[in-house]
Amino acid sequence: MKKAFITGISGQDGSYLSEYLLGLGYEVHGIVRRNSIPEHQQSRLDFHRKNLHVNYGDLTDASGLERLLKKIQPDEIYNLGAQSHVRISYDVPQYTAQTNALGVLNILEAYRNACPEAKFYQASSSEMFGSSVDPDGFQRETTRMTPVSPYGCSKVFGYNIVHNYRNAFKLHAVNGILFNHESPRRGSNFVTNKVVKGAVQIKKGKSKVLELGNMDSYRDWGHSKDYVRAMHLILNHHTPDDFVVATGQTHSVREMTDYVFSKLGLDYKEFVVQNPIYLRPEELPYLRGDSTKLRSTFNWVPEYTFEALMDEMIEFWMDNIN
Ligand code: G4F
Repeated sequence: MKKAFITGISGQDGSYLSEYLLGLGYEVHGIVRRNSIPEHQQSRLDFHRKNLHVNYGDLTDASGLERLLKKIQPDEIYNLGAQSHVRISYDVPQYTAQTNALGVLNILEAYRNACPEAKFYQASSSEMFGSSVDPDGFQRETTRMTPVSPYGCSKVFGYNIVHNYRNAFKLHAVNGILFNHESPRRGSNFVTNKVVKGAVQIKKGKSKVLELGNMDSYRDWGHSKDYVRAMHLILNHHTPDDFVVATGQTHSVREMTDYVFSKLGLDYKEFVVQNPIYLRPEELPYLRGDSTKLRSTFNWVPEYTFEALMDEMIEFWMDNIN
């Protein structure tokens, strides 16, 4: 039985990845941070618990990581833990860097010392591209990285230190460069789930208004379930390498909002207002990923369209808001 170790196991991607790996027959281990409301910590993991082992741990606690990896001796390590909210990275820039940048260094060191034969996956992000777009309107593995947020800058460090450790210490360490990916399990302070939840609350008469920030940025939105399949493929490629994971389609926040409200028979213009607290000091205006390398290497194709993704999220909130 193969063993996987996942940081960020209680997040959206960690929970889908755990389900996927358990389905493949893995023994799955992961860490969660201590929180004063433990009931909230593992709510995304309320599925099949056999072969799922959750410990307390933190990416900023290097010795704890090394102790766990020594004990578990995983075959595969997925570093999905992060301070993952871009706007909030402006509120807590040092914490973001400690977790997303030095945290990667901490877990790489633990991996190198405790189980260097394992394979290591780093959750890198399209936010690293920042304001760079290739002349054909896409971002890909070769696109220059010019990040525009503390979050993006911290992720560039993580991406680069993975390269460095791969080359310097001959480790099987890889980067998946994931564009935005969503699902009903997405935190409701990210824009897709915020819009869907808010629109359903309005539809059900529980709210009258939805406050958003910038509606004119574009994102390439896929489904987390499709993207965790890609993580497993990328990690298990014969040669450690980096791959973009994206749908190749882009929509503005306004188009996405219009789609959701229209599905519910509402006109978003009657309910959505802008609140400057949701604007970012520097915005990333446009993302559209070219995942040709991933598709041609592994025959990966996303199963969800943008519409199927949004429809699943709408259905979830319609069923769960009374
Ligand atoms: O949903 P978002 O907060 O996602 P963002 O900033 O693109 O980051 C996500 O995707 C990255 C991949 O590129 C990940 F690395 C990262 O961890 C995270 O998962 O915002 C999307 C867009 C932005 O342009 C934002 O300004 O929506 C805009 N927006 C407009 N109103 C809003 C809101 N975003 C949020 N969160 N809340 C709003 O009220």
